[in-house]
Formats: sequence, structure tokens, C-alpha cells
Amino acid sequence: MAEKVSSGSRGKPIRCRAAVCRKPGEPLVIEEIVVAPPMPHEVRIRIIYTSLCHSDIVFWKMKDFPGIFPIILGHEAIGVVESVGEDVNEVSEGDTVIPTFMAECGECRDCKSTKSNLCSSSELPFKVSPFMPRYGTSRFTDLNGETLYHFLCVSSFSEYTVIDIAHVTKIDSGIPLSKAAGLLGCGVSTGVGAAWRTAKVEPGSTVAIFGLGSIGLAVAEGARLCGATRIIGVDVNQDKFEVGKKFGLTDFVNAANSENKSASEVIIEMTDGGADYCFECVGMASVVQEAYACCRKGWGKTIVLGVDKPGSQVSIPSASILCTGKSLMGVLFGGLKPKSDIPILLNRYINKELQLDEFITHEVTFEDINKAFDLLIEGKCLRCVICMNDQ
Ligand code: CXF
Repeated sequence: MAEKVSSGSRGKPIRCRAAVCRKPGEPLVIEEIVVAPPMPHEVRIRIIYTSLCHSDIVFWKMKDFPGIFPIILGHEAIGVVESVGEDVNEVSEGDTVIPTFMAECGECRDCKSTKSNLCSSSELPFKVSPFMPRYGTSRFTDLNGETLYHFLCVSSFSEYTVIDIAHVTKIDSGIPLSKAAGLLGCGVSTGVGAAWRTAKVEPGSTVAIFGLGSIGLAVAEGARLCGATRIIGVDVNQDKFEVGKKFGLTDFVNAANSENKSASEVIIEMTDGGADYCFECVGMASVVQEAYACCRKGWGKTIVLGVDKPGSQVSIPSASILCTGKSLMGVLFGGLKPKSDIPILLNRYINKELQLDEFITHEVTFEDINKAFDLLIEGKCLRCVICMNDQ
């Protein structure tokens, strides 16, 4: 029988609490579950802080595959290693770590290339799977012995979770464990990384950001750090401009109210020909088209970060692709390699260059995790941190 965690938990199942999603769209239920010990190349982590990201909500509502239930959602977090499986040398018990949905094995062709963050080690390429990546099995069961599924290789809405070592970034022991650092596990890294590593925004550039949720604002933060001089936010909610100014927005285009002109037409006029870099942070094919339409001919780059419905198609005239010289690309996790780049961003946060605390608009206890869902759905928050107990 699984035990409540104690100093001797290594190698044994742990009984702890998790917020389980049993049916699509239903409130999560805090239940006692059993977390198996880590297999070789895996680590078991005690989650300290986790936060809710829009992708959790997308999968929470998803009725058809890859939506799958019962599942433990959550993929933006910070925690402490409780125990390690065989062949894990990179971290040890007590280390602070940030899990990520992207892997970095460090050895495959992609990990060795500076041009890719899509780890292509045979067991680890990015996919939405309900299981541990190396073994195709779950480490979670409920008290009836029923399997609970994993989410994006993280499943942080649990007091304990098991994560493949390729998905774990160790934090320097000199850096205090903070709520804000957990945001580097997904949203802020995705936005900042897209401006910094993917677009490589240069000082003096003009940037247009479509969608001013956390990802869009993190793009603004990244563009600000790269020295962009004009950062134009596009949203249907005018209030986002005030929020966005903190992250470097200099201009705002209201996509719902632009005097019979499309947002792209307004941006082309404002910038005398188009922005150097456009970022799509909504997840809608029509917005990708708008973003592409207003990146500057000759050198404009459009980068897609938003996640659209499965099967959505983007339509761009092939003559425009041929004649304008613009680029269009998408990127996961902002193009960052988690183990290499998260420590760099964390140092910039410690040095007070990168803003992270400013993204945290709300905090709730683990028991109140469903409030975090309400807040994000109502558009009332950027990041809501869920504080696990017993810290
Ligand atoms: C997403 C990206 C697309 C698939 C699921 C995860 N990123 C983070 O939320």
C-alpha cells in the first residue's frame, strides 16, 4: 500500500493529492492518488507552485482525442526533486527544477543544432501523449487502481508528479525558489523566446503582436529586451493597452474598431509599409493571415505561437509568397531549448532585466484550483499561481 510521503519515500509509491479532471469541462476534483516511483531516466518531483496556462483549458474542454480522461493537467510549474530513477545523474534529491513540455536530450541532431529546439531523440519528440514518453505507461493511479493520464509530460496539478529527465531543467542552487520562476516552464518563455531566439528582433525594430494574453505580452517583454523601438499590440479589448504598456507596448490597434479598416491595413499605414516582425498569439488562421499581411515586404517575418483548432487551414495567395519575400513560420516554446535557455532567462530575472512577477495577477491555494480556471476563462488574469500546501 502506498504511504503518505516521508523521508523514506524513495523507491516506494507515494500517496498524495491531485486535482483530477474526470470529464471534459467539469471542475477538477481534489483526490488522493498514488504516484509510482520513477523508472530509469525519470524523476519524481514535489510541485511547489504551478500556474494555469491557456493550453490546460483547451485540453480540459477537449471531448475527442487527444482529449482523454481522467487526466492530471498542468504543465507550468516549479518543484523539488523527491527521488530519481536509475541512470539519472543530472539532478539529485532536493534540487529545484522546472519541468517543461519540450524535451532536450542534448544528444540528437536537433539538440546539437542551434537551429532547432525540436528534440528528435527516438522516444522524446514533441507529441501530446497521455503517458510517460519512454515507456508509454502512466505513473498515476487513483485509489481504485484506475489509471490516471499524464499531460504534456508534466502533470503539475498534483502534489507529486513523475517527469522524464529530458523534460527537467535544474535551477542553480544559489537561486531562491520563487513563484515567478515557474512561469518560465511555458508561457513567458514561449513569448520571450519567440522574440529573442526565433525572430531575433534587433534594436530599433518595429514589432506587431496579435493577441495580448500572457503569451502576447511575453513577446512584448522579449521585444522590449531586444531593443525594439515600436511595439504595437493588437487586440479586441482596449483595456489590454494599459496592461501592455508595462511590458513595452508603445501603440495599440483595436481589431474590433478600426473604422472599416482591417488591423493589417492600419498597421501598414502606421509603419509605412509593415512591421519588421509580426507575432500571432491568438490561435486563429484568419489572424495568421492578418499578421502575415502586415509584415513588411522584403524582410518581414511572421511567427505563429497560437494554437488553433485541429485541421484549421491558413490561406495565403501563392503570388504573395513568391513576390513579397516575407517569411511565415511557427514555433513551439518560442524556439527555446529548455535546459540551455531557461537558466539564461532566470538570470536575467534575477538581474532585474526580465519582468516575471508582473505576469502574476492572482494566486490561489491548491483547494481553489477551479477558481484559476474561472479567472482565466473570464479574461480576468494573466497568470494565476496555484500554491501547493506545506511549503
Ligand atoms: C502548447 C503548444 C501546442 C501543444 C500543446 C502545448 N504549448 C503550451 O502551452
